[in-house]
Amino acid sequence: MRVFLASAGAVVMVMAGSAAAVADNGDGLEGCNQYEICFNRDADNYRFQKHYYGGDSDHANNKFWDKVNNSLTGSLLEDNAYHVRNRDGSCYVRVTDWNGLAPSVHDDIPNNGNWIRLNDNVRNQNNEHKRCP
Ligand SMILES: [Ca+2]
Ligand SMILES: [Ca+2]
Ligand SMILES: [Ca+2]
Repeated sequence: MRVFLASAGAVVMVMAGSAAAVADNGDGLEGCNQYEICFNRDADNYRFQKHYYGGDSDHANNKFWDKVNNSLTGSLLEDNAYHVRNRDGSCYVRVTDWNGLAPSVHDDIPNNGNWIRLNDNVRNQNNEHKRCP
């Protein structure tokens, strides 16, 4: 019976993993690792981050991970990112602010693996990002 329960638990974990892959959490680890595109929320620390392997056409349904408490926060990525670190390894990443009725504006993050402060016009105004745009 104990074995059966363990198996059932394993099945549930696999399904949760699939859902996470759809949401795109990069490698699922707290480190901003190779091939990931990482967003950081605050100017003065790197506690709250959101990681991807690819682009995301809408940041409104994504929340920051708290690296200190090891938990998902209620803090939305949309309009709320200060730094981006591009470890994609292949190309630059374009972060865009849709900017209401005005034309959208963007900031291109180089493929150098460094934490980059977003430009004034996109900082804390991010709506989406593309890799290799
Ligand atoms: Ca990661
Ligand atoms: Ca999204
Ligand atoms: Ca915006």
